[in-house]
Amino acid sequence: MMNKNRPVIARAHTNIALVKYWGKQNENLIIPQNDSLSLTLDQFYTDTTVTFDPTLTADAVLIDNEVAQGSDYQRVVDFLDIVRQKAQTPDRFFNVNSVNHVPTAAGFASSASAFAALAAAASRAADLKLDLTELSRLARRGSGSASRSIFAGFVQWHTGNDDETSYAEQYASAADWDIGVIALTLQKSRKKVSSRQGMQLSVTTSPFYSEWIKLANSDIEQIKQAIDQHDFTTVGHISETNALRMHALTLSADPGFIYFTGQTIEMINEIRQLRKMGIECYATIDAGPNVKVLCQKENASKIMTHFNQLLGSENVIYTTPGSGIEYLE
Ligand code: 2P0
Repeated sequence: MMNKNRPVIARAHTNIALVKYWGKQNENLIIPQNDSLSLTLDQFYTDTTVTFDPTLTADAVLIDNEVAQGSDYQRVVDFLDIVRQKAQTPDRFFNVNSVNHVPTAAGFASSASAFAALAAAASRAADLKLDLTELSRLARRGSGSASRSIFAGFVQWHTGNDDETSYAEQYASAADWDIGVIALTLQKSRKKVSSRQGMQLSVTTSPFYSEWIKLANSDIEQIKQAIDQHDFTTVGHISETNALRMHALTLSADPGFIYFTGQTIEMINEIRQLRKMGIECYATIDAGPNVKVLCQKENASKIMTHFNQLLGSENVIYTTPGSGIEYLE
């Protein structure tokens, strides 16, 4: 028996892109310019509770136990509008309570896990019965990277060319993979140029943008082969070069902008130094200054010790591959 007022709780984990999404061909529908491929992570996730409340005349949104306001609130309402439209229930409003277990300290964007969890909980609270592909398409409307957080393991987001064809799916399980990600926190504050603005500026002004698309497409093909072969070295190498090429789009935009701090560059050099010493690890960096280190189990503790000494152990967090979307209630 379906009780319409029963809370629905969904959990989604964050993901780290190994081949990055950086640019949209459709801003409204969030259709990307290129395929991306990520690894879903276990330790960082969002739990979101959505309850249909017939007494409400507007959505009520709590994020991390605070009433959401301004653009944060509007972004959730805009997303729920899509859900209402799909469910053909324009007058239904929801109580949303979203709790991020993504330490802001880790410098992971929480929008991927947040919109994946919201998509799952809100669609079920609205009585929509979506399969995982439909759920990925819906999550995409909230935040592009959220389309990937529906799935576990190595996940590919297919560019597509419209709402129907742009969705993510698991490329391969990571259950039999030896891979971990060490998150290095260098800065905790919100970034000055949002991913959304940064992508748009890169697409419209970087003279390297068309080259990026070609490279990203070939990186996708090569990293998939490396995943098939359990070839950590190639996965790491492609991830590091792809991330730096993404950042080259910010440097070459007009006006140019830079997510790195001096410390970001120092950490990239540290990683390269470790590699020279035979400790295999690779850097990847999203739209901010923090660095993530890809490594294997045998080297993880050595690498952690190294960065603990440089940054303090509270700024060094080890993560492993995680699961896809889950309903807790
Ligand atoms: C990624 N990033 O593939 C890339 C790499 C950051 C750097 O997806 O505008 O929050 O909501 O679709 O997904 C972060 O951007 O952007 C992101 P929107 P999103 O993970």
